Amino acid sequence: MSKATLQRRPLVKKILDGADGDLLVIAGLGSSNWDITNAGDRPLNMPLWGAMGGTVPMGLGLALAQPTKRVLVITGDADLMMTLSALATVAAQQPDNLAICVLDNEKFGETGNQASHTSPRNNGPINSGAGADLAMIARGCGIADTGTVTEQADVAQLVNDLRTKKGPVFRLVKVMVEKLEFVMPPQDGAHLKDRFRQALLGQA
Ligand SMILES: Cc1ncc(C[n+]2csc(CCOP(=O)(O)OP(=O)(O)O)c2C)c(N)n1
Repeated sequence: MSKATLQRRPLVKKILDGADGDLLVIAGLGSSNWDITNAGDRPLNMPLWGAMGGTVPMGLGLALAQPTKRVLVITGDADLMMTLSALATVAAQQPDNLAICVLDNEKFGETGNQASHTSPRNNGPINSGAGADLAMIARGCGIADTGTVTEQADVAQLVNDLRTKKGPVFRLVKVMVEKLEFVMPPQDGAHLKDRFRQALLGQA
């Protein structure tokens, strides 16, 4: 049984508090999509609606293309698990403006809370995880600044690190499983892309 006690919604609200035109946010499909929208929908939020595994590659590309902006990826453990290799590319590129925050509920939350790979191994054939430690994996890929947050007392430092610390920064945050209301961003991907580009680059 997970010992996670952190609640994702107030946490994400704190992370995004006062977000301005210098903060570009990419969120994974699933719960982190609703979390960033709950904190306040904004054109410089890019919530992915279906591209599972796309957040870190997209955040890396954006960070390299926009070196004067802070890029923050907020996503779930299963989204990251789809493209773990991207962490090694982040380490190879060393973007100093990229922060990655993984909200690890140890579940495929969006599809019904099946145990994900980060769930403890219970040796049963059904609904067993692997006990995968994504912070350790990020470190093993070559990202030096990694950490795991489980306590409320560490949240202020977490927010500071994600918003301002020299990247690449990787933080794994253990969050509890909760039944939360959907707070939906716009659902049209082309619209989301266009408004993001416009807010970032102005009218072409
Ligand atoms: C390629 C692909 N496989 C499976 C899905 C179905 N799917 C949607 S959300 C999700 C789980 C997401 O889990 P996680 O990233 O950990 O986010 P959580 O909602 O648990 O925070 C899955 C399996 C999908 N959208 N795309």
